[in-house]
Amino acid sequence: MLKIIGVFLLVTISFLYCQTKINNINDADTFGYFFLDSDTNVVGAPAFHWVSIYNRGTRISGLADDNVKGPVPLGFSFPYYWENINNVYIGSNGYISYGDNFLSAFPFQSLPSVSRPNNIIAPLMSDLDFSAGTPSCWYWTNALDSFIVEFDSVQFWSSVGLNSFQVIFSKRDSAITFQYLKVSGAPYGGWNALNSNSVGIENNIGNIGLAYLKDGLPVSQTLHDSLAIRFIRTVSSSFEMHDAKIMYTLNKQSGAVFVNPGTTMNIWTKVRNTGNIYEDWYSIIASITDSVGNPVYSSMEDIFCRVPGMADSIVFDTTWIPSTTGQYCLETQVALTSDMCRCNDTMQVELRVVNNNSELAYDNEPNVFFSWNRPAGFANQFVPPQYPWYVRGARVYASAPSPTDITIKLFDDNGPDNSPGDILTQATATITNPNWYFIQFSDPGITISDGSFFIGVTSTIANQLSFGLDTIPPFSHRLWEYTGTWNPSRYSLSRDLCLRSVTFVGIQEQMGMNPVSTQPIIIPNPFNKNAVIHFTNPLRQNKTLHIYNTTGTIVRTIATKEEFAIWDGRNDAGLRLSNGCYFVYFIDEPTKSLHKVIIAR
Ligand SMILES: [Ca+2]
Ligand SMILES: [Ca+2]
Ligand SMILES: [Ca+2]
Ligand SMILES: [Ca+2]
Repeated sequence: MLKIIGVFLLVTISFLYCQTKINNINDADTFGYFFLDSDTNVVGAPAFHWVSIYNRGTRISGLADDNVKGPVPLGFSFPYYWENINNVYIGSNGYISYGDNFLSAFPFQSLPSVSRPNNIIAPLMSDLDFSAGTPSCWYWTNALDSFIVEFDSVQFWSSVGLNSFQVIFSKRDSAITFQYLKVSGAPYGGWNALNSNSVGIENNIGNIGLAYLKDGLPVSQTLHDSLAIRFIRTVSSSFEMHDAKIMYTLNKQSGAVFVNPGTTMNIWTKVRNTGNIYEDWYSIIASITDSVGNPVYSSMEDIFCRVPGMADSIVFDTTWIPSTTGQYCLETQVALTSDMCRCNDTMQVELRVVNNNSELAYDNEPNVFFSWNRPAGFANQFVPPQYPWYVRGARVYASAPSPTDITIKLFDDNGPDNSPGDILTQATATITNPNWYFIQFSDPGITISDGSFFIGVTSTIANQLSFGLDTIPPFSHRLWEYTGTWNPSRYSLSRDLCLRSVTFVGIQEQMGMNPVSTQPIIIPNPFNKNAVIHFTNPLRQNKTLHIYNTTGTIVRTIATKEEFAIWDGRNDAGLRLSNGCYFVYFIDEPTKSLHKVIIAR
């Protein structure tokens, strides 16, 4: 839960919506889905018939107030709109989704909505709370044609009452059925509170779907005990959807990247044909602008991502070598002429060109203040431009109505799903008037040698601490929130937190962060099958490379006497490693530098 307090100094949030047809309830959507419920006598209407999988299915662990777990396997492929799905994520707020684990939390979107997440199937998408009472969530499959997810005895946040409901996938008729064994209590603020609940389905783009209930309306469709709702799939042979989208750019989060001046950056993006039409080739455009919008880079490639459902990575031929520190924005764009949903055509990535002794920041001063109406907090994730990286303190923009002590924590990224894990160090500060507060960590020796780190602040008193946020793009997509567990924030697509990592000026020499003498060139990067790692070795000496994963484990060792090494993306046991970021490390290199390499198949 949340609410915003404080003064909006400047709000420039804008939303782009696709051309969306929202159907009247009970009408079929433009694809051909319609619903019937057990309160009607229409032929084909479902009868309530609870299929308990409590203690029979597999329990989903780790669900909390506002988070997402999974994906869990269906055990078969199931037709949903024009795609086949074979796994789903489980949102603790009463929904499941396919292919998109972005958190859905208050305020809850309408169905359909192009807002992420997409592909939502929502029996009761509302502020439910798995941290209260003794709720559980289960899934079960016969590995043939039936799959069930059951939410059992879940409370609404800050409310009494227990809710037990389930989603049933039946491949025999491609129908999805919601069933409600028990509905009690109410969303925070009541069933009619704005954006407090959504029941329905939407497709992979979020531009087609059906709402059964939104904010408790219509009253005639109020959820009640022993209700069943069936979403029935009809297929029209004339239905056409042309859509290409940018899935992500530079990394899976399209997260902000810090880079040193003079570094060669490979620009890449992943594209998917999300429509149902075999397309002709189309172009992908990449452009980088500086902080005042002047273009500093542009490149274009043709792509052959033509088959519906196909995804492809594109590395642009032209690299970018930034020369001047500052904020930049990389935008990648698909240019499919027939595209029917422009909202997913572009992706922006925040680039920050910094020297090695600089602050790491995603904001340009706050223009909005935000506080949680429960003990909760925020963190920023940082991937430094070089290793080792020294963290000496943090700066945070905050305020409090009366002097309030806060604890700022520096976390390793070794928690579940690479969330904030071990606390590396922490320090306290007293917050009063709206201002920047500098907090120096008492342990001066914190060194980040690989991967990422988090700096987080949580408030133990509801409504007490106000955080400064920046709502002017580009956004880092590196914002996390704490609501009992750490999760990528619901706001990460539209806000940046005014919380910066500080490395003191003047200790550059002792850090040994001079550029390496044998800066390798890795081509292609990201790579699919083989990466060729070029480096200088004129005397043909024995060189040993270690490949690390992001948790700091050596996954591959390569020895060579040449000026190159070839890595096939496999570990020392010959097994293919998963997609993601790895680091090349030359053990014979006196400056001991790590170099990023990405597997993107
Ligand atoms: Ca959506
Ligand atoms: Ca919740
Ligand atoms: Ca599109
Ligand atoms: Ca930003």
